[in-house]
Amino acid sequence: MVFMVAQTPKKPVIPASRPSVAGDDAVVLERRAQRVRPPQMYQVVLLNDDFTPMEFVVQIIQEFFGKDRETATQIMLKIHLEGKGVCGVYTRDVAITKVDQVLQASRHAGHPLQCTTEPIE
Ligand code: TYC
Repeated sequence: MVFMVAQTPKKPVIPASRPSVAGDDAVVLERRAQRVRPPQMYQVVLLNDDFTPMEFVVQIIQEFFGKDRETATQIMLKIHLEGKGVCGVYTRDVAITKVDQVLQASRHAGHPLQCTTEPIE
């Protein structure tokens, strides 16, 4: 039979650093990782061409990007003069849908208007 030998109770050791509930060999994360980030945003860009009528582009910008006629005309002229222009900024799925809608409406009307989307920042 084994008998326990009574020991003199030791004074508790107060750690120099802050106490930890984990053991000495545990890995303790200093800070919680950030769990949410704002979504990546995508700009939808119209490209210039020599054939699509200006009026059609203005209507496309109004209909699919919710711009008033004056703003849509300014965007169309910027595209006409500079080669391309941003019509709106959206989350990925919405941006892809806008591109699809523009391309479908353009092909349906027989115009070669091109539309793309690209991530920003
Ligand atoms: N360049 C075209 C024209 O002169 C007009 C145009 C503007 C076409 C914008 C496409 O994304 C575009 N008729």
